[in-house]
Amino acid sequence: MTNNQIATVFEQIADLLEFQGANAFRVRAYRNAARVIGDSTESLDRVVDGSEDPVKELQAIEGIGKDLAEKIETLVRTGALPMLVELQAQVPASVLAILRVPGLGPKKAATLFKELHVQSLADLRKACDEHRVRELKGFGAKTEETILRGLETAETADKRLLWAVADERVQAIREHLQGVPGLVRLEPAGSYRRGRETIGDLDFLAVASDPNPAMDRLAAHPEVALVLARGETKMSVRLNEGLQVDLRVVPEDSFGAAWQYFTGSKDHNVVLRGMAKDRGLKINEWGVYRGEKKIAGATEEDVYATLDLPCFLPEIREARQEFEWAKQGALPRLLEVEDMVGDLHMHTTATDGTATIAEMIAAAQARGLKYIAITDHSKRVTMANGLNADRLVEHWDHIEAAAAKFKGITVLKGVECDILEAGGLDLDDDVLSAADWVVASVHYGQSQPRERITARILEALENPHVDAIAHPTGRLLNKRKAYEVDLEAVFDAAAKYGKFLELNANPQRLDLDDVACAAAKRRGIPIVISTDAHSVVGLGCMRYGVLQARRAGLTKEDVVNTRAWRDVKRLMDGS
Ligand code: DGT
Ligand code: CA
Ligand code: CA
Ligand code: ZN
Repeated sequence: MTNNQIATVFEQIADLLEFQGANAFRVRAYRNAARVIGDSTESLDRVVDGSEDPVKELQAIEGIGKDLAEKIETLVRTGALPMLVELQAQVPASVLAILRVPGLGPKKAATLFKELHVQSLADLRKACDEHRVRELKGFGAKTEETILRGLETAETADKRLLWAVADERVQAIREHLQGVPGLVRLEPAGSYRRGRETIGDLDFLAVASDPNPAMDRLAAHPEVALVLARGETKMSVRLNEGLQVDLRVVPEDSFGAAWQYFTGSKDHNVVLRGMAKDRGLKINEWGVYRGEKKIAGATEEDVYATLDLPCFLPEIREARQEFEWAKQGALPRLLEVEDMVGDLHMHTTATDGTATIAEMIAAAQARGLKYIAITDHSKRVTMANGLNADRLVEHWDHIEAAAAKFKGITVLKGVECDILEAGGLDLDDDVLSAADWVVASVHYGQSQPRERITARILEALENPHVDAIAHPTGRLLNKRKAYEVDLEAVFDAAAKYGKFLELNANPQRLDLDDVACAAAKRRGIPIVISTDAHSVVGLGCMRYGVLQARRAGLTKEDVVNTRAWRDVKRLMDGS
């Protein structure tokens, strides 16, 4: 358990006690403890583990009495605290969300609960909208407005941020901190560095001769809404949109160990710690130790080398297959953006895209692509102005005419054919047979039961004119869950009929996800990574798809559109 996690527990206890109207002294004791623990550079986890009498040792920390020391010990040893569990049982869970609304302390939350029966964020919004909040004693119109603004933050704070959005924040923060006096190095860690599809919070590591200028600069970032905590070498801030950013300044000779530790994943680190223990070594964020002697820490390579391990690329540090691969000396050489030479799913103004055929071709060529498929929607997708057979054939003529004006790029006549709710495809076989490339996908009837929706996709895979299934699970991150498709059955059918499955590179889709892509690879099913671009900018999504593919351990060979188009065709023909 990290100090931060322990501090959070005490902070929650303080909030809940205050909400219940407990003695102010008692509340303050927990809040103080939370602050002291959050600021402490000494890992309490280690104090407890390394001491004969942790309760006594913990009491040496300012503000920690016997009672708190015992609670810390319990927390570290069991990962939970009965007192918190009890308090949480007494207060409705929805009320806890209210406590996290910026500008609304536990006291005010208690008043809202008692006077207006506000029990959830939705209740609170309603009460504000109806101006009932400003009527309360001690609130007023100003407070009501503050709460309304805080609500926006709270409503998004529970969501994890898309990697692509986090990436923008990372670049902005890097730029903002550039040239800070004494700052030698600044690197992102955590799930962002591992390329996870969504990010809980951002973790930065720095090396600096003096931590303060970097912290001052971060605090002054225009998007920073709040400094949550600041210690000697560590600070946490919250951005306006709710994202938390942690910055830790570490000594240069520990940088590698810290970067490794804070990159995670936690599960990966647990395996590492076990391996270190087996060799009589100790590994933590400061370095690798044999007894008292530090034997590595400056670089990640050094750290891994003490365990005879390669420096794993961050994307595969998930305790899935990487240790097995390392043991067998069979680490995959992961796919790279530069390997991608084609893009086989995109839209134009003929349906719901914003760019013309010619604009898409020019933009793809500027990106260095050797071939693209224009795959506009079929007629069932009415909200996208989908094409019927006649319009599609006409569209293909336009594609041919536009493509004739370009040299060095092949433009394929494709279609994204809808898989109908009742089964079957939205276009007849004779139309589909004239296409160079057909992706089939589900847009309607996504809430059908497992058998129905799976059967529809299997039927599409069986159709000899279908080349790939687009966004096979239909999920939209933070918005919509995957439909109930039986992926194993889809894999079986794709393998049987020699079809491809798409990894849709749109950062909100990333569908298939990393785990599913890895499973598809084990079944020998080629993955096609497509941007599904609806604009020229959308073609830039390829890198998000590649990142997800890397997390799945995919190599150039596993991905269809790293090949020349004539080789893709050969693969489609099963030769
Ligand atoms: P997130 O922020 O939820 O997207 O995921 P992460 O992986 O960035 O997690 P975070 O921010 O809580 O911590 C960053 C890394 O620090 C994590 O990947 C591994 C390391 N770490 C944090 N807490 C612990 C811990 O209690 N034990 C171990 N072994 N590692 C930890
Ligand atoms: Ca994180
Ligand atoms: Ca963090
Ligand atoms: Zn599409």
